[in-house]
Amino acid sequence: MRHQNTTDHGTTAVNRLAGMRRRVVGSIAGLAGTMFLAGCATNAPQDTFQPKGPNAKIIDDLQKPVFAVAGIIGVFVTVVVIIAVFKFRDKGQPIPHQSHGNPALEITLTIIPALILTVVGVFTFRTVFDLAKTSDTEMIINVTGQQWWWEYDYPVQNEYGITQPIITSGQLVIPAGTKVLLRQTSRDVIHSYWIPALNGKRDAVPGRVHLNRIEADKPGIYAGQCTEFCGLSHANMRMEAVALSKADFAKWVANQLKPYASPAENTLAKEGETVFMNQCIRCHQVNGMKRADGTPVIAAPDENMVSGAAPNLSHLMSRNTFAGATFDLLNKSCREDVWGAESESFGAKYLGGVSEDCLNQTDLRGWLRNAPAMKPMYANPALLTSSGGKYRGMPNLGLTESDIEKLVAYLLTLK
Ligand code: HEC
Ligand SMILES: [Cu+2]
Repeated sequence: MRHQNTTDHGTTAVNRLAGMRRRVVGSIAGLAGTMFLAGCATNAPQDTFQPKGPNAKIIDDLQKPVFAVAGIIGVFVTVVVIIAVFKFRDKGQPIPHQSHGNPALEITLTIIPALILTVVGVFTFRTVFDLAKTSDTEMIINVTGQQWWWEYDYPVQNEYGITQPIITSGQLVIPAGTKVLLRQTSRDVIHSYWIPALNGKRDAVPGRVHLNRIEADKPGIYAGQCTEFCGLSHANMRMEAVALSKADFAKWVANQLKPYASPAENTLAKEGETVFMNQCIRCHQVNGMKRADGTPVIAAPDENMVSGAAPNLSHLMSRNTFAGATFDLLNKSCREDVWGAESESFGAKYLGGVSEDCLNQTDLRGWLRNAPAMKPMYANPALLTSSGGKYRGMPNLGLTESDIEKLVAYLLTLK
């Protein structure tokens, strides 16, 4: 403001400008402070700086030194710029001597970053190759992303007691200390699989299979999130990886292979089974379920869903979450019990499944009452007809409260 105007009008303009500058500086300081403090959270299950498995560790070993070098350079450049801005700002001094070029300085300033980037590049390549290693794989799980949940399908692997394919969703269950290879794909749009404490990100792309190594050092539960924007409920497409000791994993497998047990006659659960057969089996498979005449019940999600699939509910109550790990199947205290368990006792807490006392009734009933109200699925109902009457996500089925009561009793039997 060199041409200061001394009229009243000019002074208010100057004051206003000063006020604006204060507000801008204040906002920047506030934003920086918020970001700084957000970095201090202690309860941050998706913190990439706390690796709990070899692949996450390899990534961490690369990102920490790079972050440090970039941080030092970043702070240095910022400080120099701020000094230049204040020290050399236009105070009416004469224009300094003009010169063109400084070869020595320019060559130095080209060589130093080139060297830094070469060193970072070499280590990055090494890390990429280390992460891509699959020759020592011990176990395979197929992972399929769809709007907005993940399906896990375990091919037959006799050495782990998996004598029949197992299909689950929401929680990836793996044996700890085992090199698991995820074979990822998608049934609709591109998603990305990421459990920050255990592995790096890898996209799940329709029509392709991408490999992603995952391994947990210790039993425990590890949170993750779809990291490729995939539509309206992208933020509600979460996942949890559950690592169990080898002995506990064998118990989990045995439970997944347990045959279907139809509820006893004249119970609420049995009535729920009937409602389920009328309302739910067009999308959801429950392995081993039979009609009264003995014919097997086979779901037809391909006729009803854009992705052609809906979660297999055979052992729903053996997981802790539902709807893309967005909602807890466990109520708060039972959930805290599982998440807070030490790694030695983790399996015992996890393997119990969801009992009636532990069930998060509110969210499960809310889901059955009106799923799209809990997890947005259509920005515009017209989109439903444009996709040929097929759904993305679970529709509102307009169930009565008494049907919901029966269904909850039935779902509780799917251990
Ligand atoms: C038109 C297909 C369709 C019908 C019919 C349907 N669902 Fe769903 N359901 C889905 C889809 C798709 C999901 C996954 C939604 C998500 O996670 O975003 C789902 C998720 C669920 C889940 C959570 C499962 C998990 O592991 O995350 C439960 C429980 C469930 N449905 C119960 C039912 C019941 C009970 C009925 C019958 C009253 C029913 N659904 C009818 C499509 C359907
Ligand atoms: Cu996604």
